[in-house]
Amino acid sequence: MSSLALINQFLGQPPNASEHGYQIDHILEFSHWFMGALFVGWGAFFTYVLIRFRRSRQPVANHEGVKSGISTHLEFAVVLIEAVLLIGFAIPLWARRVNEFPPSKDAILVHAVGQQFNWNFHLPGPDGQFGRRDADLVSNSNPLGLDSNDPGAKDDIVVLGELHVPVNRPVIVELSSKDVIHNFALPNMRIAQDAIPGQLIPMWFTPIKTGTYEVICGQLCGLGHYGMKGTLVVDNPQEYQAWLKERVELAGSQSAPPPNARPPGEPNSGPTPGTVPPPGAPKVENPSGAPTPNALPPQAQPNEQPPHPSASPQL
Ligand SMILES: [Cu+2]
Repeated sequence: MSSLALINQFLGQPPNASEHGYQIDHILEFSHWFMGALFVGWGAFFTYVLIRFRRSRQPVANHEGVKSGISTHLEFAVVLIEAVLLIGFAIPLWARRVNEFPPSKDAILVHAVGQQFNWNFHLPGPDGQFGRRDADLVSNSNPLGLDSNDPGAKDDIVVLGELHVPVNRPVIVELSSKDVIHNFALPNMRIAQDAIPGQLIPMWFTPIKTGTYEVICGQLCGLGHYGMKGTLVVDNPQEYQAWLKERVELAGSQSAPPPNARPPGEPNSGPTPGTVPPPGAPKVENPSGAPTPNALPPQAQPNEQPPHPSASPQL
């Protein structure tokens, strides 16, 4: 990293971990230095004017004003540089992000669904098919309304808060929301996209560094917005396969209720949705051994009406 790039770090930009991120960083870097130069330039000019035209030296107003054309040239130069930044760099980069999606056969395809105040992830499972989701089927035990009568839904994986992806493979995330507008923001991947109810909006990125990163909500979406965090874990391919296998097995084992199902009316003893610890925080094992909210099978939901015939046992 050149010393010029330290300005991003100084301003709190987390380290980049995506393939295209360096291009964003270059634009940010340049914009920050350019704005810094403008700030110093205009600040110096303002100070000069305050002193040069102070009342004791200039008791009578000069109504002719500035005759030199320097300020016009300076203004023009600033506009030109900003136009080059916008038309030459920012718009083409944005166009590539929205027009040049990787072929879906090479990419990991995931659905992310925002809700107040957490992120649900829906993966297609070994068959590669996303099961049908229906808003009418949404319940505490079936947060995405997965239709268990749909053959495509049998092996689907639904996880709350933590998404795993393999390194060096493009990831396409299709975003939607169950309630209000959220924003799926991955600061380390230099990408963010609004999640809007009733729409399926795709975005993509290619992680190039393994590690644990933050997923945050980038839109003020309600009182609990500050806690709407998730985790993106970039694994090496073996770790990713192991995680997938574990999730598939977990989905299969969920047809039997766990021995410690919560009694009716009891608050959730698992982690509060959306309060995933920040990256690097020490891992706290679930002390009570109670299932996490997403791992709860439908039968374990105490305060529900008789289970919907299609409530998915293989979430
Ligand atoms: Cu939100």
